[in-house]
Amino acid sequence: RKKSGYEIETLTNWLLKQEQTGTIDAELTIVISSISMACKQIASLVQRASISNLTGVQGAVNVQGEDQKKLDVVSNEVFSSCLRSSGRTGIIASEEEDVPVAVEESYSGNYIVVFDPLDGSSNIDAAVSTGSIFGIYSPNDECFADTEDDGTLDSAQQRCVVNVCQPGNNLLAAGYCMYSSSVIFVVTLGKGVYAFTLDPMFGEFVLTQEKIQIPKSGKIYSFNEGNYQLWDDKLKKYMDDLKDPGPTGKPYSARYIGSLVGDFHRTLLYGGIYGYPRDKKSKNGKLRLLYECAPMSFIVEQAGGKGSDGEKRVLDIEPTEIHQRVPLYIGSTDEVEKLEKYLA
Ligand code: P6P
Repeated sequence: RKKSGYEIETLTNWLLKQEQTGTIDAELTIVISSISMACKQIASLVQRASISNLTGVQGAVNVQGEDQKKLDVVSNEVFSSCLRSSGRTGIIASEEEDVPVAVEESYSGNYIVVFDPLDGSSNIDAAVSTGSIFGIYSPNDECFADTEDDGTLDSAQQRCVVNVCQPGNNLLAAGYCMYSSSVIFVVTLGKGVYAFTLDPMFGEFVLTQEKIQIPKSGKIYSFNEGNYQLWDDKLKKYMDDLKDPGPTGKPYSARYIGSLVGDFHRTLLYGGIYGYPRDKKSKNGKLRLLYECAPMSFIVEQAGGKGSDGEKRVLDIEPTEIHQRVPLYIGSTDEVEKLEKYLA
């Protein structure tokens, strides 16, 4: 059939194609579609934050001990309600929730979705890029989130935590939505990485990049060097050597916006390395394994790169608790391997 020339591929018809080819089933198609719907809503909220008085703090502290921004709370509610109304989500685990929540409205699919609804939200008030990150695990037997009177987790809730605490190797799908000069939805179903750009003209994510491959190397490093004095000596040596102009006369370039999704997306497209090391004040680093490091590591490996905790693959790490933190070094294979050699 001759193409009309006006045929654009939206996320919706791309997902339907993946279903037709058996890459994913109808239930998972619906879950990812509901996530993209949440991201569109959050994009709109973020872009109008100052107009609708949604900047600033909520006045509460989350389980991470961080001041919740108003948009952290709203984004979490948007994500949770889109997943609930999908009817295919069994359990949700959010950076903004103390414990995983079993979804009563689930009637099929029962997928487990882990997410950070608005990562980098401290950047919102200055309109610097932020993002949502998600990972989807295979369904598990129903478990109903409940707690004993004294607030401790009952056995059903413990089962929820066990169901959610799976290694990144089990991920069926992972992705993020970056809220920046463009709103870009990036997803992998285990067969390559695809990027979709939100076309505000008709409110749909349009396919803009297929089978993204991260450059094998790249002379851009993305670390918060403010922590340099808190790092161990091997890491300091690595960082010092990046600054050595060497025979080319050109040292590495530093790029760091303090928002994992923005720093990661640039690394994915341009190459280089993003790192959030352990340090004297945070012995396991700052980033959370379940809904930040594992989904990003799945994506980067699908693009031919590496995600490491400095010694081993992030995807091999078996989580023991929902909000577990791990050091993260992620990006071009040559750059991550170089870092690992320094830390060995
Ligand atoms: P720091 C945002 O709070 C975040 O979780 C990531 O998005 C970001 O890369 C990192 O923390 C920034 O942390 O300590 O450099 O401000």
